[in-house]
Amino acid sequence: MLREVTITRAIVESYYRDLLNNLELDVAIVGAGPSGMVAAYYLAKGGAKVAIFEKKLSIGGGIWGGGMGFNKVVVQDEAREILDEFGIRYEEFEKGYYVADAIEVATTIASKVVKSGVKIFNMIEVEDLVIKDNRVSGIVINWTPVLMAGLHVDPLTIEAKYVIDSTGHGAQVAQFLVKRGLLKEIPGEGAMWAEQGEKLTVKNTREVFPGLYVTGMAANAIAGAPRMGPIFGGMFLSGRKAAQEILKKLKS
Ligand code: 48H
Ligand code: FE2
Repeated sequence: MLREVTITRAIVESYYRDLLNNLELDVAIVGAGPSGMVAAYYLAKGGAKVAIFEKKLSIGGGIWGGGMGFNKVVVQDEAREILDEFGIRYEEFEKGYYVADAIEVATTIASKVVKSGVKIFNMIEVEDLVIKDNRVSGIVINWTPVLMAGLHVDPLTIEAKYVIDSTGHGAQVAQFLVKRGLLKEIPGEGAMWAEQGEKLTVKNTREVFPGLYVTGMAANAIAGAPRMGPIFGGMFLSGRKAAQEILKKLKS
């Protein structure tokens, strides 16, 4: 006999165990787009305790739509090894241009991330930061529907040694620092220039404030660097670079 209340208890107990288990993290990643998920994968692989907080119901950020809804993503030579690392299939379109199915990219990365031990909390929005002694030391979270409805419900807090802003074009987490005068105004990304945009995404991946790293489009938005359109190698390489740098710092 199936009991509704047992189904309910299974969900509630299991979810709250996960939540309690992720209150204190090495790294809290905000945004489950390509750069955030790749960062999470390499961090977990390196032994860090990491969780991702995603405001939408679905993970994947901008991966699903490829270019203008043509659900294919292009990756260049420099990032091909990351497709291989995840076991994502691709075809060589022309020398140096690899094309993969966007749905395979999103689902395969997400699956690997979750199986590497990372909990992805979806439908949870990061609405602020914990800042102590001039260092980001956690995130402030709330249910997305609460924020969408404009309900006056106070948030909860997750403690983290490092936070990564992987929120894409809006650089939502860095904006919390701008609001407090702790970071200068964010210009947003520049006009399309794929070659430069891709290079600079990786270059701009860095610790922008003690305890806060930025990846992907957020990194370029902060630097005012060009957008690159539906090529994703820079996003993957950015996530991996942030993970490598943070792992080094966690060990020292
Ligand atoms: C929780 C949040 C919050 C919040 C946002 O946009 P994304 O896919 O981010 P990236 O940087 O990994 O990838 C960018 C890529 O998708 C892209 O847009 C490219 C390559 N554009 C080029 C161009 O020319 O336009 O994912 C960000 C994720 C999303 O899932 C958001 O819902 C989520 O972050 N998010 N989650 N709390 N406050 N804000
Ligand atoms: Fe975009």
